[in-house]
Amino acid sequence: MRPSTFQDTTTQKNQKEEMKETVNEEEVEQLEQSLPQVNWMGSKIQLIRIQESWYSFNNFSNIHTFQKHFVAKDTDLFVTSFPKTGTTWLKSLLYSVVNRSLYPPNKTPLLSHNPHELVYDLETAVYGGNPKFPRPHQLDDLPSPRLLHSHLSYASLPKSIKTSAGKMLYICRNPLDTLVSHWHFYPNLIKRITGDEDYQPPDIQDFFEEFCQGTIFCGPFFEHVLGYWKQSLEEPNKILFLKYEDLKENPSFYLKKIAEFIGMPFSPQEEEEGVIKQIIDLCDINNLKELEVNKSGLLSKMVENKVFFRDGKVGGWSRYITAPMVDRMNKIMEQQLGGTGLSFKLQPE
Ligand code: PAP
Repeated sequence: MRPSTFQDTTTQKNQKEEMKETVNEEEVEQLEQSLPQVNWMGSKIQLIRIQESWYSFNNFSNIHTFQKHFVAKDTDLFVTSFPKTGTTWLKSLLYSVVNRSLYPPNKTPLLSHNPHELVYDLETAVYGGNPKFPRPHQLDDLPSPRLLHSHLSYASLPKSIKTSAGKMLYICRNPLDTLVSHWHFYPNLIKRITGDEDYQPPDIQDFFEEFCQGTIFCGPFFEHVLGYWKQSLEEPNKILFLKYEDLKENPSFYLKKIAEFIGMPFSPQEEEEGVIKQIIDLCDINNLKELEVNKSGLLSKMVENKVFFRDGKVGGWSRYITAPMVDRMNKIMEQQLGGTGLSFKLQPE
């Protein structure tokens, strides 16, 4: 039976020793020095450019190890996403679909665990050595299907994920809601990582510029989205490309699509019994954010569970973004997405 969450028994000291075995520190240091870097949201932390995307310097060695050593299984299910586009939501939906026969809605581990504790982030949590998560060598022992996540761009993913038969679900969101969500989330994290109480995050106008330049965590946004979009067109059975806005508009249609895509379609009996609605209601932001675990728990020393559930609206950007910024974003979208078949509507709330 799938365990409700990962139970760790090793000490932190042992964990560090285990990580050292897989990381060639000299190689990592040399690479670090050779790659371009920029300041992350005006902080002391650097973003480092790997395969055309900007990642946090603090994660560099984890990403490198993940890319080099991760071995995918054909039964794996991966949630992939640009940060702040609906990852937490998709994790909770996928977890519920996969485990629906194990747990009735009033017994699901989602009631006592943040979704990020149930679908493991690979480059930060697993390869970052967070003690709440399995370490790399323990991934092999997880029950099948393993539910895993990455924020890396398609180009940065380990080859093994691309060549295995493991399926990927990618979620994206319109750029303005994504950028506003980033702007709210990352300054707190940066403050906690650096301990710099005097840190002044950029205002929304300056952050908008950084977003457009692409020099943000996991940026550039459009490259990330297009990487998965193009691949999903080539391999529609391997990558299911989802939009946050579509899920909001028609959650039951997309939940059924997810279940079919991963080979676990809802039976007519389940549909009749209202299983789809139960999952949608369980994973509704207003339900998840009121659970004790998400009101008070910590995902790591750096992140509180509650910060993953802020507003959860489509078009909430209209409270922060000015008309000239909208015009500029529309022009950028024309340039970046024209002819690709992908588009985002920028409709105010
Ligand atoms: P992550 O990349 O750090 O994991 P992610 O979950 O992708 O974050 O994005 C967080 C956004 O999803 C937040 O959006 P907001 O800042 O515009 O409010 C968050 O509120 C929203 N979100 C979280 N859970 C849900 C949910 N169950 N349904 C809809 N939106 C959600």
